Amino acid sequence: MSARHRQPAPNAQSRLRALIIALVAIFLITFFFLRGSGEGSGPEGTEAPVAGGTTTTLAPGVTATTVPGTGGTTVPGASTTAANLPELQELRLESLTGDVRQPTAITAPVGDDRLFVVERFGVILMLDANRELQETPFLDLTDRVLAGGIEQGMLGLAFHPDYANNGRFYIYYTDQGGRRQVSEFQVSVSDPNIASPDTERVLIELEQPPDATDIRHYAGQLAFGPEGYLWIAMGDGADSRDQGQDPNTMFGAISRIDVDGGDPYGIPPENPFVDGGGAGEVWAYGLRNPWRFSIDPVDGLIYIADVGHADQEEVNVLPIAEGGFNLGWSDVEGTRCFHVQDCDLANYTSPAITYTHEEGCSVTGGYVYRGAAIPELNGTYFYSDWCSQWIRSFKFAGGAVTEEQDWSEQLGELGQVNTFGIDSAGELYLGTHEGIVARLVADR
Ligand SMILES: [Ca+2]
Repeated sequence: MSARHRQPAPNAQSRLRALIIALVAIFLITFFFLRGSGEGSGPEGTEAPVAGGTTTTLAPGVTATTVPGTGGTTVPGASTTAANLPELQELRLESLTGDVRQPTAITAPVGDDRLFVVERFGVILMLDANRELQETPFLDLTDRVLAGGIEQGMLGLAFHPDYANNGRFYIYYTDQGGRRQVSEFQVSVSDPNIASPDTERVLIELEQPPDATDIRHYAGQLAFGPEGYLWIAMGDGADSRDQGQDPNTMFGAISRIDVDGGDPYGIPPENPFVDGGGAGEVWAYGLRNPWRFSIDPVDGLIYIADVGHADQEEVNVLPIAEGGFNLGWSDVEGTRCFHVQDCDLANYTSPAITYTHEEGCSVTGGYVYRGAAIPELNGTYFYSDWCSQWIRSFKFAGGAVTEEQDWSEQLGELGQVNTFGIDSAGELYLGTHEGIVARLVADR
């Protein structure tokens, strides 16, 4: 029994020894395994565990509490405000391409991350979601477009609000006979990056006004309003004294049609002259060459830039829920009587803002910024002068211009701004006569 008594002691000691050896072995194996694994990750970083069982490599000297990549990013779905972005340092124009021949329009369909750019000579180019210019044009209409002088050509493009489902879009161009055309086209059924000229359906075809003496003042902007109607800008045809003040013609006017409500189109029942007093299409008249208008759907305002003749450039800001405005030309230029001496300015709708030819020569209207990248600019309207090349902005609040600003010092000069544009996210672009398409970006 003594043996039985003695036996347990060595057994317990050997079990303890074995347990210690096993623990040491496990520790050593684990130590060397982890050390080898650490060397395998390379000298640039160490493995740091993160939630979810995955690891991320940190730069040397960076602690796990400051994981790179999270600073300044906005959480998808969260509302973007200036408060959750680093402080805005400076605005900058980021050039995307210099290879566009005289861009006249920049736009995108609703919810579509591509960007479409119109060349005056009759080609629609496309930039992909990464804003890289694609080699194959979306549409080539050069054999139908006459781009004489510097004002004829393909001048407007607007995608139907339901483009994602119906593939319809609208173009304003001067045809080989110098006529103004507003036509509907359709995207290819099989390729979303191509449209065929064969799909053209002409909505409007107008000869130049009989008293026009020059191939100028076509204007040509197209845009859909938030109410779903197509808005059309037409200039007066140059040296045409009668077109601007005549509400019975679409020349020298902003018009509005319903592309879904008739053949070839319908007259919106809300239009101001639907019961007489002017052409059913006309929404506002008294314009010379409304070179670029835009509609801000948030405030329900249309911004119409009108190029002056002798001394004054102007931007008009008007509520789209109203209509029938007489914007003055050619009785009035800007804020002064022009063809009618001692005119009563109270008979005309005054521009929101004017500048004289000491500061420029030809206004290029732009857009109200509503994008997410630069929330500090929310509600700011940008415009330019084709000759002086500056870029300015203002806000329109309570029926008045506020917060006027000149951005020339920050943005520099890329060239003569033919047109501004926005993408489906509301980010702002511009295109220069020299061929650059650039995006407004913020340095933070
Ligand atoms: Ca005017």
